[in-house]
Amino acid sequence: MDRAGKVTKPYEDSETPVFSLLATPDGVYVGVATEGKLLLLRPDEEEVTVPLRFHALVVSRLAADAAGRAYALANVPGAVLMANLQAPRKGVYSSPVLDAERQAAWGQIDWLADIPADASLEVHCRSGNTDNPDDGSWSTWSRPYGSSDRVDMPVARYLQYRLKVASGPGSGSVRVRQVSLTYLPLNQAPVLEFKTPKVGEALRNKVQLSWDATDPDDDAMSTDLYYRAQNENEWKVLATAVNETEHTWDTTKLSAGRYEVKAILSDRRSNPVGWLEDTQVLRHLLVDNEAPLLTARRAVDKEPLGVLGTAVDAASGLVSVAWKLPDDQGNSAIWTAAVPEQNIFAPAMLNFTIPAAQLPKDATAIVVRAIDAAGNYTDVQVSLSGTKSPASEGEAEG
Ligand SMILES: [Ca+2]
Ligand SMILES: [Ca+2]
Repeated sequence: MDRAGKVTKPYEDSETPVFSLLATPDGVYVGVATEGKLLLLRPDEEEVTVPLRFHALVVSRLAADAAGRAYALANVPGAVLMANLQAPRKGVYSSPVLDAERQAAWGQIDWLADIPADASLEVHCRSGNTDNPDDGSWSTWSRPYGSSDRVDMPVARYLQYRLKVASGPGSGSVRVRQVSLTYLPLNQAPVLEFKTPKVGEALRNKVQLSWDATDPDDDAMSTDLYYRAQNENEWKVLATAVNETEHTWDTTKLSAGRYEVKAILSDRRSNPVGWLEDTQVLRHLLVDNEAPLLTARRAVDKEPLGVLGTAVDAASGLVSVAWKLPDDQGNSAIWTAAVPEQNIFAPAMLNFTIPAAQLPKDATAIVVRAIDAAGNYTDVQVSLSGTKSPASEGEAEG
């Protein structure tokens, strides 16, 4: 109550009874039950401070001596304790673990504090990459920092600060009103890994490019794609800002040969400043949209009679020559391998025979197919009736 009779309520706690009061020049000390709390109320301040704490005790009496020092009496079964309220006071406050959500360079620490004469405040920091600062992996506590000091902590995701306060006899309490820290989250580079096609693969038509894109920060990413013939210096743009992890590469207009595809994965969608990239080049891609050249004829001058032929594919090479009966002569789905003269994978030229013993006796024609490594093929129909059948033009599939 002030001199004008106005009543204010500086403290209220409906669950904790007040056991004792003591008015001093410092303020009014309040002894409460159940937690052994001792509060100090100052008329000009809203905060309730706790200069001393007796755990599990009841502060039942408060008294001041002739020198103006205040004493607290606390009861426990079979014991009486007494404390000098004006003894030097120390305290430590540890902040919650602060989470920058990713690796961060910690910058500057600032605080606002009331530090009476004869009192002190020390601020320390420590950093680590787990959310438990006591698991042994964190840095040790730093040197004491001043306000606006640069925090020279190791780069880390988490940080904790600690306030050590001390006040001398008779001095007021240290009050820390605000602590702020600046930090710069560190960007980490994304990683690209091609899935398809494989290095050295022979390709035709529309090629599915696909890749895995990962970012340690879970950033949004996009990919720029380029290609060039292996003997060229300049990259050509295939596609830019692809947000998916696949893209169709139309090779149909490219001349046959070896190509390279370059992918540049960037996390700039999430990091307009300081984005990072990963560049990967897929080499030795063999583009071939040309069907093999194929000639085949009935061997009239050899016994036993069969079929002879030659297949040529300079770009990706031949992987198979086979024959079957034409569609109108049954068994149309079954292909039988011709006998190659040499047994080399994907040669540019292949001579082959189809022995007469393999041919059905009543067959009047067969279809011969040559397939290259990219999957292009050419069909030629060979007549087995009559004495001679010139090679017919092939049907190319591209
Ligand atoms: Ca990133
Ligand atoms: Ca070819």
